[in-house]
Amino acid sequence: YPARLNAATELITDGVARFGADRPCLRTPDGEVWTYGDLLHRANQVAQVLTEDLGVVPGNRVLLRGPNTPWIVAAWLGSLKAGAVVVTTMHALRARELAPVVERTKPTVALVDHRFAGDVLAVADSTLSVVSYGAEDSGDLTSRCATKSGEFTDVVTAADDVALLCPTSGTTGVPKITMHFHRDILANADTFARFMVQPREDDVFAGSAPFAFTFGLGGSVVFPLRFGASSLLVERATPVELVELCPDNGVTVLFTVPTAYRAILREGRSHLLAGIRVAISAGEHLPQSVWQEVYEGTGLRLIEGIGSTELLHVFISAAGDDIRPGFTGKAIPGFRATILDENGEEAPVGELGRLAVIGPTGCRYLDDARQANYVCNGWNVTGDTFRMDEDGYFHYEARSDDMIVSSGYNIGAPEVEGALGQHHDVVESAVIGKPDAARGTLVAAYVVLRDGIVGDDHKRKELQDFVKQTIAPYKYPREVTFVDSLPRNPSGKLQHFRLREQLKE
Ligand code: 3SK
Repeated sequence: YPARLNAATELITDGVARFGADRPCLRTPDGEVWTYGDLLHRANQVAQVLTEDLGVVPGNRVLLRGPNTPWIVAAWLGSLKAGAVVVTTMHALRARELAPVVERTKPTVALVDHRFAGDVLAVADSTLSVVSYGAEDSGDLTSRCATKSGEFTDVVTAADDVALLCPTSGTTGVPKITMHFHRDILANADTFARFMVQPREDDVFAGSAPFAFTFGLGGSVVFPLRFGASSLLVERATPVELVELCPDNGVTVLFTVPTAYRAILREGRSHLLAGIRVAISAGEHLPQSVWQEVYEGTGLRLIEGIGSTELLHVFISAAGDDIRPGFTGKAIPGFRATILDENGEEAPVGELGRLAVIGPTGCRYLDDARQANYVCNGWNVTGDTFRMDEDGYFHYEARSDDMIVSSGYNIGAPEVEGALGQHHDVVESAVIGKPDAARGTLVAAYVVLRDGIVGDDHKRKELQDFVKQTIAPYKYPREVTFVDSLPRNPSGKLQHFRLREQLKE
């Protein structure tokens, strides 16, 4: 990339020049359509409001909060155009979770969907101007924009200027704030999207991930805009609601989590995937059984990917004939990946160890001592245990925290969860290691059953026998607890640590 680069200039100012102002860009399930020209106009107006009315200067931080709507996209692009650094926040967060983010990122302006303004107002002090959008009252961003010309000259930022601050609670609950440059935003589109998704100008993207989870930012905004495609912005939807939107809106690229694909099949809605050209599964490990079920039910070969907020998006994946079911894939063009042993050395082929990655995006935490643990010798060291085969394909074993060593056996919690998930009465499960005098650790499963199925001793024994027949018998869960739901973070990831914490209580 050139040394001076503004991601918003590339995505929308140049996007209009490349693809034309009249091309559809953003759609909503209510039938609202913004063209590339509309989005440029509104993003410019937002940039004018920020700089002319709210005194934003390059480097100031602008916090965004709201579900996936055209206005949040305009607010995001407008902030980048003004040279501001965007702080993305999940709209599901409550005031007490937002407070440390505001405290650490020190935004001067918050642009907030009016339905989610309360929690921001509750934590704002006099240094933070909170401006809502969507309510159409006089101080509202929408009405302020209506007074602006829509002419704006983008700030010419450096490619290495910070553009995004993305908080991540990961699966461990202690938030870290990742920093990303303008060039990073384009790099994921120019690697994962370009080589795996291979977008076409007539594609319509849709997904379930919120904009504040970088999986959603890529799939719903950056990738479609980079390639002249359009995006159906879905505020909130169950997997079945999401897939029901696809045929009428002409969706061709779907990106969501493995459990959503499974739910779509189990609820008998696979026919609604008929128009999908590319289906992406990420955000969580995709069990091989789900890949197979989707393939047999629809003919779609799911593209699995592993990414992280630290690297902004997906860095290991495979598409088309390169897909090997059961493997996540290979390092995508532009990235390198390896397995590190416990001494931080590259492990031999086939050995278990921590997945480590180097690429055009990379982890920089805002003022956080955990940076030293995450980046070692230039490698971004993930929290996942993988093994790599001789062809460079990576096989997921577990989150490093989810590798259970029981009576000397290595047992990956996801493998046991995958086996339980194949039982017709199981909706979902989470497996953890529980301290045990005899075995050191024993395999304990928390299981959500289908409505109407009773979780009693008989069902427990049935599930244990089922796992013994599905995978090596020593991996079966010696303890099975039936629960109504499992703990998840706002991006939908299972929080095994919460179950482990319960054991200590
Ligand atoms: O795999 C993930 O969890 C992820 C995280 C951030 C961005 C994209 C992805 C797929």
